[in-house]
Amino acid sequence: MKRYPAYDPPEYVDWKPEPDVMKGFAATLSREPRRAAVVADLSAEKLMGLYAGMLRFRLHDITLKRWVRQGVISKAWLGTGEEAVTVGNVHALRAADLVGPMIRNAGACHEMGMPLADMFRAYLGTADQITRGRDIHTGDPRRGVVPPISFVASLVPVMAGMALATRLRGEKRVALTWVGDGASRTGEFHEGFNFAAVRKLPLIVVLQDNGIALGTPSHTHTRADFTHLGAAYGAASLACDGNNVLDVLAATSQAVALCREGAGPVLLVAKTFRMGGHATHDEAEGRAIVPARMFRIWGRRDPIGMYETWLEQRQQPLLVGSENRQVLAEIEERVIREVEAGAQEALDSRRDSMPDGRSLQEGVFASGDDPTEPAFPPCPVSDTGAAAHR
Ligand SMILES: Cc1ncc(C[n+]2csc(CCOP(=O)(O)OP(=O)(O)O)c2C)c(N)n1
Ligand SMILES: [Mg+2]
Repeated sequence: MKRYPAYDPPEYVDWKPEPDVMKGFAATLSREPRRAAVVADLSAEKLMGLYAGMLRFRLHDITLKRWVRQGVISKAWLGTGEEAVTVGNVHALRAADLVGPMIRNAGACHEMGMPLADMFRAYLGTADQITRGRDIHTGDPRRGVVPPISFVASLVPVMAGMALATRLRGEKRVALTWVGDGASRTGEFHEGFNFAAVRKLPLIVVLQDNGIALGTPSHTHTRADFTHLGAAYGAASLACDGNNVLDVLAATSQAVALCREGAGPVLLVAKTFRMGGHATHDEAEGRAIVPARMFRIWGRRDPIGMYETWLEQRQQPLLVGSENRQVLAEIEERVIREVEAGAQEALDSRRDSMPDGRSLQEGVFASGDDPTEPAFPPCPVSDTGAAAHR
């Protein structure tokens, strides 16, 4: 794949597959017979879809990073280096299943079928997308994507509720959401996951352990071994290599099977690494907090580079009569064009469809009928005086 020196983490700029890294990648895939069988059964189409999905996610992030540099937006939250988690999870689901991504799982939106243009529009705050310019946290319930809730882990009880609702309707759908290592230390995670466990709901919570929560390294916020955390709730626990998209997909397929047969919920731990800052504004701090050695180690394990190499080295052709390398290059060209077109569409909306300020009070609970009226009465006393009841 092409690399982008101005935007890629430095470890990725001259990325080359290293034999020991690729040996580890292959060893993971043969470790568990059931997962190996899932991987062996994947069609060429599915394998190519995973590659396109991870590229789409990386290029979505690179576009946002470029916009930050150009002053189009002020900051962006990226999933760089963590693409395999989200993409491997979503590709194990059926179209009718439900996801609740956090902002680091933006790739879940496009892999569930949301147009990239709408994802970019949310960042630009345009009126012609689902949040109508009010929030960068975007989704599309018609496509099974519940938009992120900014408060980390709040989606766990929400998605447990969605899983319960689908069961009450007699549907066989699975709900999947993500928590970071930090988010897994909150009350909402505990309450939501415990509820799901007690009700045996078809819910998968992916614990995306990238070793850090904002500027707090995980060893300073937990002593738990996440791998067995599900057992504390009487639920199934699975773990996978979060930088190996095939292992993530195979483990998620196992989790989905458990949920569909009524043995949910499942806590799926995916170990990965944040290849930058919490967002674009604190990359330097992100690198100052985490030892440089960790960036070197994880930098060798670029999830897209490793998967691309695995596909190139694979004996079976992806398309009869073509070299795998050539097929992948064509997929990349197609995804580049797709992302560029989506970004341009969103910029056109920014020119033509910014929200009218008066729309702020439409469609919210606390507004009056007249959008020019304030949503709540003005302050009855001078704003420097004491409140009326004191
Ligand atoms: C309940 C709550 N507390 C604090 C924050 C501020 N905040 C946003 S992201 C974040 C760190 C999350 O870390 P983690 O869950 O590990 O996810 P990661 O960012 O590493 O993907 C914090 C503390 C928040 N959004 N919600
Ligand atoms: Mg984290």
